Parts: sequence; structure tokens; C-alpha cells
Amino acid sequence: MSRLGRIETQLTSRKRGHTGLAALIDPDNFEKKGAISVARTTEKLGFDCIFIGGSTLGDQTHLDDIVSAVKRNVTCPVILFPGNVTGISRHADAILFSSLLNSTNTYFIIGAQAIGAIQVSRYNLEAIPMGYLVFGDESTTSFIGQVRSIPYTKPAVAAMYALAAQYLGMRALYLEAGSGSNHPMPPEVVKAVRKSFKGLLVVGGGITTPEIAASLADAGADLLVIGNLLETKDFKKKLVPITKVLRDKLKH
Ligand code: 1GP
Repeated sequence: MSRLGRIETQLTSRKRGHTGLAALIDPDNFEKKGAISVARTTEKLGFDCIFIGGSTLGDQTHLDDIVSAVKRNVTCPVILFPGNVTGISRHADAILFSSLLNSTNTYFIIGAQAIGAIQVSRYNLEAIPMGYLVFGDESTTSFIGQVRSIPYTKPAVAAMYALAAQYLGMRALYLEAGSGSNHPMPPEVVKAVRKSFKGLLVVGGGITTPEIAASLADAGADLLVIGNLLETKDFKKKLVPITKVLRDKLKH
């Protein structure tokens, strides 16, 4: 098994129960200026890292531009969150080297990874081995990834996959409700997964309020990912209560 790199060590160094935040920038929805502004703002608000990626990304030159621009403007880790082989950039600090475990197409489970591995190695990117589980069937991620969705109402099924991910050596697991989802991950699912998965538990999709963030943190998520909200007007104002609720939890 690969050794823990610098970025993964940083991400996993929080105490259990101290939930962090990742800002997700989808290059399909940002030009350089906007991406820089979001990255700077979120870092100032105390976000732990920036994820860059998206499920429909095709323009690697644009990805490189965004990643290098963001990298020049923040000190926190800039981590790739690829939906395909087109999501790799030499300018990032690390990559969530993920397998979409509940895809029906082997391409998204291991095919893209095999092709992408060459580039990851050539660019000397830190690879963080991650299982990716998609819930619900209305998101772009679910459609593009040809997912056989895990029902939101079946925490035991999610926990089963989580345990399998752990036995396969994945040190991170991402529970995905889909970008812009009206149905964020139910805390019961996160709780069930937390019981069987010991690694870094990442949760994203539809996190837009401090209440949702707090319930997922209480359920045991290590890192919450916020993307869509960053693309809305007055996003900073909306983020402040979310960062506050998580910060307040650190005190207890
Ligand atoms: C999507 O989980 C991420 O891959 C973030 O979701 O865009 O809904 O915040 P949102």
C-alpha cells in the first residue's frame, strides 16, 4: 500500500469529531478570476482545502489554468477531484485517486484509473486512494458515472460498501449526493458508514445551510464539500454561518 503523503497527512490530522470543509471549484462553471476569488474567500473563512474537478470536464487547458491560478493564490492544499482522465493537472498538490464503486461500468471503477495512473505518476502527484459512492439518480455525476444508485433509505447497504472500500485499502471514502442536490446525504447513512469506515470520511452534495452541515458533522463526517453554493450570489454571506457552526463544535 502506498504511504501517506504530505497532503493526506494534513487532511487526516484533525481529531475525530472535528469536521473540516473543502471548497469545490468546477472548472466548467468558473473563469480564472471567479475561481481565484472563491479560493481566497474560502481559505480566509477557514476552509481546509480546495477541490477542483467536475463530472463533465473536457478542457484540460482550462483546468490547468484554473488549478495554477488557484495554486498561486492560496496556501491550503489544492486537490484534484476528477470525474475522468481529463481531470488531471500537473499543477495540483494531490489527487483524489478514486474508484466509483457503485458504477455499472468498469471504466469508472478501474478503467479510467489505469489510464490516468500514467499521468499521475509522470506528474508526481500525490494520490489519495478513495472510494466514491453516489446516492440518488438525478445528478450529473450519477448519469455520467452510470451509477446504480444506493438508496438514501438503506444505510446498511452504504455501510456494506464502506466496509468493502476499507478492506480494499481505500483510505478515504466520499459519500456523494450530487452537486446541487435537493437531497443531501441523510445523517443516518453517514452514521452507519462511520461505524464501519475508519478512514477519511468525505460527504458532499446539497450542503447549503448550517443545519445540514451540523447534522452531517454530528453523524461523523470528517470533511464536508461545498460546491454549488460557491457559484451563487453572496456566497460568502451564506458560508459564514456554516463555518461558524463547525468552528463552535471544536470548542465542545
Ligand atoms: C459535488 O459533493 C459535491 O460533487 C458538492 O456538492 O455542489 O451540491 O455543494 P454541491
